[in-house]
Amino acid sequence: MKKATSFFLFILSIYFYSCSNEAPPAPAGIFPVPNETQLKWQDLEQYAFIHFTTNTFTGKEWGYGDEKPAIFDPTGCDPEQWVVALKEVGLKGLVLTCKHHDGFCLWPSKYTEHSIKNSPYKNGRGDLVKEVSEACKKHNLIFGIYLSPWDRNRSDYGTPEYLAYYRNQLRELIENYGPVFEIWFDGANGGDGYYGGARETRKIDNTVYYDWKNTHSIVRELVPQALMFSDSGPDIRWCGNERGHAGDPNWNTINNDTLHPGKAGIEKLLNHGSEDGTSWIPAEVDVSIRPGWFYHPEEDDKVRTPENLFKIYLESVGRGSNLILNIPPDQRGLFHEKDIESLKGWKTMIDETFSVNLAVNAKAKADSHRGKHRLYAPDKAIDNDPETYWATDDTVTAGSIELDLGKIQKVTYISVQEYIKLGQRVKSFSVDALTDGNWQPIAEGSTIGRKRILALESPIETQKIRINIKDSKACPTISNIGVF
Ligand code: FUL
Repeated sequence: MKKATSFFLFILSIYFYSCSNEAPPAPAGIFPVPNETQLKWQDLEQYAFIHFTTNTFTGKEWGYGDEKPAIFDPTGCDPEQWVVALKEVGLKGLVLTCKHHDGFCLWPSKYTEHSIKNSPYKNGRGDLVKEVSEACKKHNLIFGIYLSPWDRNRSDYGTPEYLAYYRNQLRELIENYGPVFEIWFDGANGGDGYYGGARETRKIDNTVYYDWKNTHSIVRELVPQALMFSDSGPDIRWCGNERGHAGDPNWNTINNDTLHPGKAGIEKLLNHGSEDGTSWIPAEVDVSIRPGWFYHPEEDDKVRTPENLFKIYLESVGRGSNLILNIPPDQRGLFHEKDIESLKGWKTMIDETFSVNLAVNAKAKADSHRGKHRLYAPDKAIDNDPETYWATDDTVTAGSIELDLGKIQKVTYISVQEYIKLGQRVKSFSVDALTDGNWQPIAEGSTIGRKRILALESPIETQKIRINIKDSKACPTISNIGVF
């Protein structure tokens, strides 16, 4: 046999050997894992909250419930202005306060007179839930509803009759204004209120009064693709504060059977979740662009700056949560110019920081990968495909992945994502950079989850970055790494 032929056969045999090197099975899921709807929701990252009711005209944050519908009079109201502004800054949808604690309804509900139909807005023929949901459809934003369980207007609040009223309204909203992607069940109950003229304090037992199980089943039946938010889920949990930050660590898992609004110590628990949680209930970070949830003219000079919103982004989306950012329409029924200016500045900061990912053209190597097979090779963490990931063998729960950026680059942020379809795994990790021939530690994190962004204390000039998974509940599955 000629030399060339035998060399060719040798290469061919290597090729066939590597083809027959069957890929080991994917790592088993670490339960609980997200369902399909939650996974889709986690990819949204950020959307808006819209607080609008009589409070916008009375200057209150919690309407007492005795406000006359006549005061709800936005003279230049344009939900399309809201939707276009949100879309321009990259928010994917909105959740509208269809009814806040004051009980005033932004749609002409057939179950109450305390609504927009008795207001001057469009001479009582307006329906803001319809207008907003249609503007969303027109501009391809998804639409969600907030329906306050606490109702300070209703005389029957606290009785079983009120529960029937609440559920009728929920059905009315879902059936007439859907599809909805998220339903917000607020846990607040401050006690006192108008209550149809009783003007008294009514505290309900949050553990039993609302009989949430049966309300949830109405939603599941009417709109199975909607996710329900409350302090305790069932699908999305509160992050435990209204200041704009998820916890560090932030586990998507929590034990929700003992959770209820008002439970002692619940804020901390919700903020961090539980490593050994038995349900997948990711946290949502709710925060307002202004000090209040509703528009008050005296807060026009207190609108959050782009820098502040950027910090919130890092501590919500950058800690694996979704951000629901409240922008309240003013008394005209428009987003205020100051709010729009801040939103635009924020969007510019996000784009400028994260549009060029230096990891995309990097070379990746790792100290090990699953079954030594290409399917789980380190470059799967930088191929920009969310369906592929670098993974190790089942027995390996720590490991390092190194990225060679090709030349010295200025690095300020590192982002890491887990393949959460198989559950959340990583408990702690660190990042090193090679400078002057030495590896030096530059950042540290606890959990990763859907996305973890680490901001370096100061930018560093380096060609090589190393991410060390120090501890993980099971073999790590890293689907994406970004270097910015
Ligand atoms: C809280 C409410 O009491 C506030 O008014 C606001 O709606 C916020 C989002 O949730 O529990």
